[in-house]
Amino acid sequence: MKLQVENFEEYQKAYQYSVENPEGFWGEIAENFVWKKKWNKVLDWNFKEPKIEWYQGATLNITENCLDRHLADKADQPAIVWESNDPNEANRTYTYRELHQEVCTFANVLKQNGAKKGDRICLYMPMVPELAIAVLACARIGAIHSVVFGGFSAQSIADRIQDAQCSMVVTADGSHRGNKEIFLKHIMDEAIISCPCVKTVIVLERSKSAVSMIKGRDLFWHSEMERMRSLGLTDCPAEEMDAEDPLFILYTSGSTGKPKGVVHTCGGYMVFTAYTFQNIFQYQSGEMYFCTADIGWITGHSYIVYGPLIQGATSLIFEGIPTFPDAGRFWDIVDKHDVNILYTAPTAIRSLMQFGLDYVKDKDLSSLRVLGSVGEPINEEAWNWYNEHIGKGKCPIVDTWWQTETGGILISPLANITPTKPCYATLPLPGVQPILVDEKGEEITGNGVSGNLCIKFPWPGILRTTYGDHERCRTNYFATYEDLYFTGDGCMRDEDGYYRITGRVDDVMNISGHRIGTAEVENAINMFTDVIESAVVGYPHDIKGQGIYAYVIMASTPKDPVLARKDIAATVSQIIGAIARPDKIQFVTGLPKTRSGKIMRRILRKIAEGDINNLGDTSTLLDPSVVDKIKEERL
Ligand code: 6R9
Repeated sequence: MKLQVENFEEYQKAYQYSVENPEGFWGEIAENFVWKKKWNKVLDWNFKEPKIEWYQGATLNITENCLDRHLADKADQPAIVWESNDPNEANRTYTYRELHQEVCTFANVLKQNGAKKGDRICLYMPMVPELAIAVLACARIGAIHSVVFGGFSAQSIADRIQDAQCSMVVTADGSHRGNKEIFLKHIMDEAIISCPCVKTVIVLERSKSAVSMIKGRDLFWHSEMERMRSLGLTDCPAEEMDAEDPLFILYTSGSTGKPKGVVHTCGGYMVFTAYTFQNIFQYQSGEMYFCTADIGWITGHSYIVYGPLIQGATSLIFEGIPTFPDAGRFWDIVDKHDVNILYTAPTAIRSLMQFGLDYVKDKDLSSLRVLGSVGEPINEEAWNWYNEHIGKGKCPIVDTWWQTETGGILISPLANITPTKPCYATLPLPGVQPILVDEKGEEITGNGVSGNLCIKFPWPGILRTTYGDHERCRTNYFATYEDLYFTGDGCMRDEDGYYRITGRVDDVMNISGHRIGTAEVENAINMFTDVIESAVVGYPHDIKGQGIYAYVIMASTPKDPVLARKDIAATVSQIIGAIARPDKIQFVTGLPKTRSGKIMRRILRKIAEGDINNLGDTSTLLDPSVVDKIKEERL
C-alpha cells in the first residue's frame, strides 16, 4: 500500500481498512521502509500490563531510513538548512550526503569513546545542526538518546541523567537565544557533580564563551571529529536494532512526582512518524519545511528530525526565538528560505499577534502552502489571524493533537484533504481509534458529546514504558480506564464527528505549550526556606495559554513581599528551570481543604481565573472562611 493518501475518499478507505485490519494496514505501510529483516508478526499487545510490540522479529536501523536510502536519488538535496539566532550569521546547509557523513563520523566519536548499543547518552545542546547529528549518531550505534531541553536547570538535568544512568553527555559551551546566552557547559558541570555515572562529556564550541574542561572526562567536539577524519573513520555501519529496542527516552511531566522517561522504540516510531508527517503535511519533494519547535521536545524529535528525514524532506532548523531581533523573525525566515510548510505553536502566534501587522506586511509569504499548529488548543482569534495574515486565506491549517507519549500526531486534518474548522483537530489518522468516556469509563457514543479522551487500540508510535518503572507507565496511562490508553485530555466531538481538544483534565498545566505538573512546581516552592505549604494551579493567560498561579503559606509574614515573591520564583527557576517560574504568587494563611485533608484545587482554580462568584459546592470544606480570605486578597 502506498504511504500517502491523496484525497478524502482515500483517507476514508485507509481509515476503514486500518480499523478492520490493523495488522494488515500497518504491515503494508511498513513495506515502504528499509528493514534489515522483516517481521514475523505485525502486532502483539495488551493494555493490561501493558505490553505492546510492533513488527516482532524485525530488525532495522532508523538512520538507514533517514540517510542511507536517500543517497541514491537525493544525495545533493539539502536535508538540513540552519538559520542562526543572529540574522547576520551565514546559514548552513547539509545535503543528505554531507549529513550522512557527519552522522557517521560523530557515531565513531561516540564509539571510540566507549559508547555502545543500549548505553544512554544525554544531549543538552543549542538548536544547531550538531544536535540533530548527535541524535542520529546515537541512533546509528544503537545508543539511547535522552535530549534535555536547553532551558532546564542543573537540578532537572541531574535528575534525568541519574534516572537513565547516562554514561555520556554531549553539550555545548553556550546557547544564544535572542540577546541572552545560556551557559550550557557551566550548567552541565553543576549537574554532573551529582552524577558519577557520567564518564565522558563532549563539548561543541558554539558561543565561544570560556568553559572549564576536565582532563580525562571532557573532550571538544571539533577535535574529536578531526581525530576521526585523520583515522579515516568517516563511515560507520548502522547497528542492527530489533524493532522493539529503545530508540530514545524523553522526559515529560505528569500529574504526580518527578518527570517520567517516556520510552519509544525503533520500528513502530519510524513507521508512525514518517506516515503522519507525509500525510498531514502532504509534503512534496523539494519543499522547504520549517518546524519552529525545539528538538528538546517531542515535536522536534518527531517532526524536525525523524519524520521529515525519513521522508527525504528539507528540514529547517532555527536557533533563535520568534521575537529576535524583532517580531518579524519568523516571517523573515519564511521569506528568505521560501518556506512552504510552517509548523508552529499557538503561544508563538499569540505573542506575535500582539505586535500588530507592521512586522508581517512587507514580507513575501507567498511560498507558504501549509500551516501547522501544535502544543495546546488554538483559540479562535489566533486561528483566524494565522489563517488570514500568514496563510492569506489560501493555506490549510493543520491543528495537530498529540503527546510525548503518542510519538506522533493522532488527530489532525490532512492538508488540503480534510475540510478544516477553527480550533478543531478534526479527525483521527488512519490506525487511530479515539473514544470518549465518562468518569466511570463508560463509552460516550454518538456526536455532539464531550468526555475524557482515550484511545482503544495501539498505534505504532505509542510509548512502550516509562524508563526503569513499568508500573508507573501502567498506572499513569492504562489503569484509569480498563483496556484504554488515557490521554489526560478533555475533548468534545461535534455533530460532524470532528474532535476538539479542550485541555487537560488532570493536574498538568500547559504553559506556552510546555507541560508542567502542578506537583513539580509545588515541590520546588516548598524547598524555599520559609514556605510551609503551597498549592499551584493554571489560569488563563493571554500569551502563554496558561500561566502559573501559586498560593503559598509562609512560616511568618514576609517583611518585603515583593522580594519574597522574587526569591520564590528564583528558587523554582533554580530547581526546575525558568519555564516553571510562577506568574503570580499569593501569600495565604490557609488553603481550602476537605475534612480528609485534600486541597480543593477546583476552588483555587476558580479564584485564579477570577470566577469568584461561582465556586460551586464548598460545604465539604473544613474551614470555609479560608476561601473568603483568599478571595479578598486575590492578585
Ligand atoms: C505534542 C505535544 C501534550 C499535551 C496534550 C494536550 C496538549 C498538544 C494540542 C494540544 C489541543 C492540540 N496539546 N497539541 N491540545 N490541541 N493541537 O505538545 O506533546 O508536550 O507531551 O503535550 O499538549 O493537552 O495532552 P506534549
